[in-house]
Amino acid sequence: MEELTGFQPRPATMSKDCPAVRWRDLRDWLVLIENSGRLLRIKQSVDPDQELAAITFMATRRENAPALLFETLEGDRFGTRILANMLGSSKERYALALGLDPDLPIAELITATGDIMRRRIAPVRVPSTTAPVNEIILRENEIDLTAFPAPKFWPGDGGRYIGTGDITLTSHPETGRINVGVYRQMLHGARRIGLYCSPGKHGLLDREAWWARGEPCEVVAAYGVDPVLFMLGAQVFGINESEFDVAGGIMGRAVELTDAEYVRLPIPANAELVIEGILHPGDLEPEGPLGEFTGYYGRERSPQPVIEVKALHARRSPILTAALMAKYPSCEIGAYYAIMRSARILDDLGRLGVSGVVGAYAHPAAASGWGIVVVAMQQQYAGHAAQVLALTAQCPAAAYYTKWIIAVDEDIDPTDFNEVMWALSTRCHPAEDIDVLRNTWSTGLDPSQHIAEQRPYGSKALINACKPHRYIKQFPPSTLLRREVYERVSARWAQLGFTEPPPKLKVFHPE
Ligand SMILES: Cc1cc2nc3c(=O)[nH]c(=O)nc-3n(C[C@H](O)[C@H](O)[C@H](O)COP(=O)(O)O)c2cc1C
Ligand SMILES: [Mn+2]
Repeated sequence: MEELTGFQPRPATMSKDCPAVRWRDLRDWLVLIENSGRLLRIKQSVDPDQELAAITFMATRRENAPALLFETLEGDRFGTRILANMLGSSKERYALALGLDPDLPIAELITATGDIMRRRIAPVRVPSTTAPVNEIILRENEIDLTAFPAPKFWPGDGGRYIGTGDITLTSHPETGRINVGVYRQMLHGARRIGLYCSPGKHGLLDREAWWARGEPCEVVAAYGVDPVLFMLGAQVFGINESEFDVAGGIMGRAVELTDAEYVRLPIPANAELVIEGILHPGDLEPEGPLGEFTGYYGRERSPQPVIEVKALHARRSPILTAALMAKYPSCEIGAYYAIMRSARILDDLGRLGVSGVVGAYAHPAAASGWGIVVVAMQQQYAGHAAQVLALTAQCPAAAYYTKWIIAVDEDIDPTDFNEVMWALSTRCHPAEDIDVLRNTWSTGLDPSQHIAEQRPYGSKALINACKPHRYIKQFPPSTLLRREVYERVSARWAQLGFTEPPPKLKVFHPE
């Protein structure tokens, strides 16, 4: 493991030639977060059946919980370790994964993320003889996946899940594009794994395309991956785009892949545990349910395709990345997702050319950033706020699920919910300022509608929490400090006996 000392964050404002992240794989990144006190090693033996999830859930009831590396797991025969709460609600671990300064405020992390998510760097092939993932290779009958400590998370889960914080590779038979998706994988037996992809997901579309040709669908799944591959696998990109190219762009260096043994797909060279397998048409077994990011069990148990495992590649003492799905702040889809989603919403609005938008935030407490989007704007003309609300509600990055779209003025920081609640409570007149969109794009996982068949048709409230534009000139002035007084007091702050730095204020009384 390389010692990463003297960590130099990348600049907050990215350019095309900004330097690459300093880590090469999950183990390097763990050194980085451990050196900054953001990793807890749990050496005591832990039962992967519900106990691991219980510890993770209890530890993550506070937002600044460390990542948890479970080093001894009952029933394990491979010296396997499990990493939970890899990113969770930590903006600092997110920043360290992207090589950004962990002290940057969330709004600046969103801006920096928007810049680097636009870059693309194609993956490279490295020789299979030197790929770390090939330290151990098992084939066909040598493989027994039940010897790995696949966790069962919640009491009502339908089984043990070897894949939650995983990535799954498929290719499209016509274009050859390699898709990377995070799809859950339940262990059925020594060489059989259930794969659940919901409708519209690229992994499912790839599989259908192979099966429509009467051919089996090849799959590669990695169960211990670095944080960037994990994050990118869970973002939606174009059907013909490979998430590997985006991951390379984000890291500032190409993702390293190597040849597989059995399938034509490549395998991630630095992953911890990888399987190669085949989805045969018609080979289905009951799968699920799994406690979800909503904080509820999701869909019912149902027949889902099964991966027949053909080869296994692993590093010695592999580290599985396990993603607990739970309500905030215990959900693995937490700060990273909120930041990336917000960056992509701003990108969509920017491309539409909407003027005056200065920020956006999809707070992770709102069901992993799905439930609420706050957009901050400078009102420039009559109807501007209504336009921004409607476009935000239906832009590609925000349209799915989001129930509450809230517009605030530019003096409100959308990442600070104390401010957002102040705006809602003082600038919004519910009888005038709330519109509802009906039959919008939602998900079967939203329990707020009783009849499951109706759930995919959602609704959205557009809430204008900006100062009323008609009377904006007469709107009472906010109580703000004079800049000169603020600066004078800040200079005396320590003398006055305060040990923390003074608060950063941005808006002052007009001179
Ligand atoms: C921890 C985690 C678990 C997920 N589980 C599933 C799943 O079981 N099935 C699914 O269809 N999507 C799941 N997702 C969401 C997909 O990863 C996400 O929609 C992604 O965009 C899929 O890739 P695609 O756009 O290439 O289809 C999960 C996401 C995360 C972060
Ligand atoms: Mn995709």
